[in-house]
Amino acid sequence: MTSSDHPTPAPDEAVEKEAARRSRRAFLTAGLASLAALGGWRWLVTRPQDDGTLWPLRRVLDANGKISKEFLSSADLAPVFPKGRAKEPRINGRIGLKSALDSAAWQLQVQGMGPNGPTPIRTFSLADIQALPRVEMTTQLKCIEGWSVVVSWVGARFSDFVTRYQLASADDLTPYVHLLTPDRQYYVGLDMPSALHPQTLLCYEMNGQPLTLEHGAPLRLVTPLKYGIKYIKRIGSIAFTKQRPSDYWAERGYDWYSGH
Ligand SMILES: Nc1nc2c(c(=O)[nH]1)N[C@H]1C(S)=C(S)[C@@H](COP(=O)(O)O)O[C@H]1N2
Ligand SMILES: [Mo]
Repeated sequence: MTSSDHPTPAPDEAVEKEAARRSRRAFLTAGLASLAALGGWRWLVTRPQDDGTLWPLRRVLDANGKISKEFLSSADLAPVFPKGRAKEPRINGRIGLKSALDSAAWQLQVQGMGPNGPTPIRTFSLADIQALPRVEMTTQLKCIEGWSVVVSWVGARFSDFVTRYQLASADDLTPYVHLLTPDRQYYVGLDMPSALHPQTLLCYEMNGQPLTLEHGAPLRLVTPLKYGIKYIKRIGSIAFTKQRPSDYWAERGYDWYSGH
């Protein structure tokens, strides 16, 4: 289209058009995301992987990729930063970290969900997590108290953990995940689409070093579309559930989803 058959809109009109376009795209993006969520979580675990990303998620990402060609900020991915921007976060929140940790004895206990309900508890070592594809990600940690800091993380995608170890049934709908510290004093609930988001990681390194005890060794969650309250440190157990699980800060008045 040339400017001769279509006059250049006045600035206000241009802004409005852009806003309308953005909301259509946001709608499309949200639509794809909820399709992936509703149509399919049971379907995710049965599909082959392509590029290390589950292909139904891949399709959503590809769609977002196309959108991003014209419109850079994708609603579905948290912004990433150069590694050099990473800073040391303060130590914030020690609930569930008060007892001594015997690193050698630590195991992750996982209750999967099968077609006939919860499956027997399985245990995983840190090596089992580290055997999954290693993902590096530099993102902003935002605390609900009003501060934020760019941090560089290394870990495994939660989605790789679920699929590689077949933790939820292909025949059953498993809408939630519950993560708890070994002493069960701190606990976080996640909806499955958030848990399977490609930037939701089970992390074992922070800013180029193994996680320290204060920052959640041996394993913590990082999920940069949500506030820090969801980044549970020192994970002891994980359960896949049909009912919305309890969440420490949601019980104290914060939003259960805590996205930002
Ligand atoms: N086990 C546990 N994990 C936790 C918390 C906590 O009190 N206990 N606090 C959360 C909050 S509110 C934030 S902002 C981040 C801070 O992570 P950091 O201490 O590594 O900076 O950890 C989260 N994970
Ligand atoms: Mo926080």
